[in-house]
Amino acid sequence: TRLHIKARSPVYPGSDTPRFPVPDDKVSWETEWPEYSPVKYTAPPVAANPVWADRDIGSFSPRFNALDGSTDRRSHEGEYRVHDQRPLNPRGRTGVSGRGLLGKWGPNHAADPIVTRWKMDEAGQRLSNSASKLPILQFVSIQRKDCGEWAIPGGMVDPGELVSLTLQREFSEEALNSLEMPDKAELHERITKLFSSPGLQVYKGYVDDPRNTDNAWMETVAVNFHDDSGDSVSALPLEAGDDAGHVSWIDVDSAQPLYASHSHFLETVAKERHAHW
Ligand code: RP5
Ligand code: MG
Ligand code: MG
Repeated sequence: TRLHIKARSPVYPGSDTPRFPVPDDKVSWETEWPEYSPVKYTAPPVAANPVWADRDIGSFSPRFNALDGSTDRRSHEGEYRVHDQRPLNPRGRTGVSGRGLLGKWGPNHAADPIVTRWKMDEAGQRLSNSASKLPILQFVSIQRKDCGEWAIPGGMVDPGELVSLTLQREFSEEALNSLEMPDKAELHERITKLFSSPGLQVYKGYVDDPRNTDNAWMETVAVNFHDDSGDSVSALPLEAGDDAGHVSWIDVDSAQPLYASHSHFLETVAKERHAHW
């Protein structure tokens, strides 16, 4: 497995809290490191006990590695360790303990809908990259309000929600602004049709997210919904909503910087579809 990098960013996102620096050779919990002294941090909105967040350990003892009521505390990565009543990040140290901005101790489950089409010229011909000679894919991308980075319009799986529904709901909220728009029956039908197609699962597991801590981390299921003929989703009226500031079709290309490990998911989409990367 690859070393997490964004989960060790120097300053914890949305705060002035510097992470305890963790060099590559000290990431693994298997490596003894008595001097390790992570900074304890729980962001104010999480500490305020909103409905979507767990309580603090002590007053609260969740069932880890299990379906705990409607909260799924199982990891896609297999069984994780619990030390001192706290779950341990399966990819190792991050320099921060506690939950930071994440609501749940242990895995925080998300879903990432990757909606793609082929890039076309005015004549309706597929465009290829001059170097790779391969056709170029485009995907619906949002610019996150929290950090300004471009990302897949993904979001958290609600308690008890099926991932297939999360994919459609988050895409609708962030890329179609469904929360603010009156439900347009025709549009809703088109989206439901797209998301009821099987889709291509390109990733399932740990996300190298900048919000991760030693005791709370992001996991996702990333699924590609592809409009091969260009007549179903290509004409979608994109409008940014919820935690998205902007939305746009963006070329799938290794040079495009993206949030967390989203670039890794798109690489798999490109390879599977024999597209330029
Ligand atoms: C990433 O955070 C996931 O891959 C997903 O895109 C996103 C979910 O968090 P929010 O968009 O709800 O903040 O780790
Ligand atoms: Mg969302
Ligand atoms: Mg989101």
